Amino acid sequence: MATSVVVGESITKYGQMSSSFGMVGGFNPTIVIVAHGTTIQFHNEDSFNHTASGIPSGAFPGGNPIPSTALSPSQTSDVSQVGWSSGVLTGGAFSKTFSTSAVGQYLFGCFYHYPTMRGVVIVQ
Ligand SMILES: [Cu+2]
Repeated sequence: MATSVVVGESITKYGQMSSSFGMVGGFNPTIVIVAHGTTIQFHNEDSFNHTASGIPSGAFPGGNPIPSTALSPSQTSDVSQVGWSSGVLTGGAFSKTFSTSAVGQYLFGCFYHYPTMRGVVIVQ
């Protein structure tokens, strides 16, 4: 049975920290390390709208790379696929569940609050 983890999202609760990927923050944890096959669910823990949206890059771009299409839930539900996104999460809302089928490092962020809210899923 695959395990599941919840990643909290809040711009007020989870501050910035440095990482080997640069500054990350706004998620708990911000560096999400899971075994492949683990499912991930994002949970909005404050009263602002947020998304959790994949960034198809090996490093965080300076400008916001997340397109407005990320405001709708993506067709894909796997973080290894380009364009994965929770869609808009309102306060207290859980996203759909994402799978982690492929080993790798997957950058993600919030459409509204990039670069303040961004992190990395590391699938092992
Ligand atoms: Cu946000």
